[in-house]
Amino acid sequence: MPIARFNLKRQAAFCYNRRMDTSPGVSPFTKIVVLGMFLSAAAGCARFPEGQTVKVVKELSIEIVFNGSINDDFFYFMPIDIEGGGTGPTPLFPGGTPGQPWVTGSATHYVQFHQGQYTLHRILSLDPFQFQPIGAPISSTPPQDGTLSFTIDLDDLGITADSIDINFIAVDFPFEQTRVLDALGPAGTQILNVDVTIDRTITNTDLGDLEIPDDLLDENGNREPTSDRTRPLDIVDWSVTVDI
Ligand SMILES: [Ca+2]
Ligand SMILES: [Ca+2]
Repeated sequence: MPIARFNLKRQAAFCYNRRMDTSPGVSPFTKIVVLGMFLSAAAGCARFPEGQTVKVVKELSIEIVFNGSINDDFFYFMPIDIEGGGTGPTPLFPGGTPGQPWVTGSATHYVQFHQGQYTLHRILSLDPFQFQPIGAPISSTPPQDGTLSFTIDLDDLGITADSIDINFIAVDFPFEQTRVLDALGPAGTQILNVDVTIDRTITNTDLGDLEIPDDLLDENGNREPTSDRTRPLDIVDWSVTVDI
């Protein structure tokens, strides 16, 4: 049977709040919570008119704008935790320790853009860092004017929870002792908690310009002045759209 897509549109409500994590040794941590009023009812396959079998696609579309043209040699990660509401993905600051990966906290999957390709990965272990390629976004756009844009099917991640946690981490050398990176918020530790049971678009502006220009960080989490080389790592705008 041919595969087609359809979307179930719902009305949605939206709010967010923030909480501070005061754990010792952890940078101030803010979580953005996106809440909805209506639960999803559809998943898997359903019967379409004339008995046609159709695949229900739960789309998560992300657009990220950087402060310079994308550098194919850098690494652009969009880590996701499919069990939203936990620690969420945050950048790892190796502090001079060699061989450390680029993400810590909690993360189960990530989309990567590198050398002109978007790929989708499952994280098998954060420590030691082990991952497995599982495919690619269902659609994507080549970088244009410093913008990355792609759509994934949430069902490809095996999502069962009502929300997911997301961060964006752009880093020049993700496994080197020294590195320059940017992630959401001034310390890279602000995480989007996105309700995946409702249709909604969330933008940087909606959240009070959560991400700003010229807030690059080094391997110790200290502010790194923006240069022409590192400008393509500096996140300046983003949007996340859930379409189920
Ligand atoms: Ca930032
Ligand atoms: Ca930035």
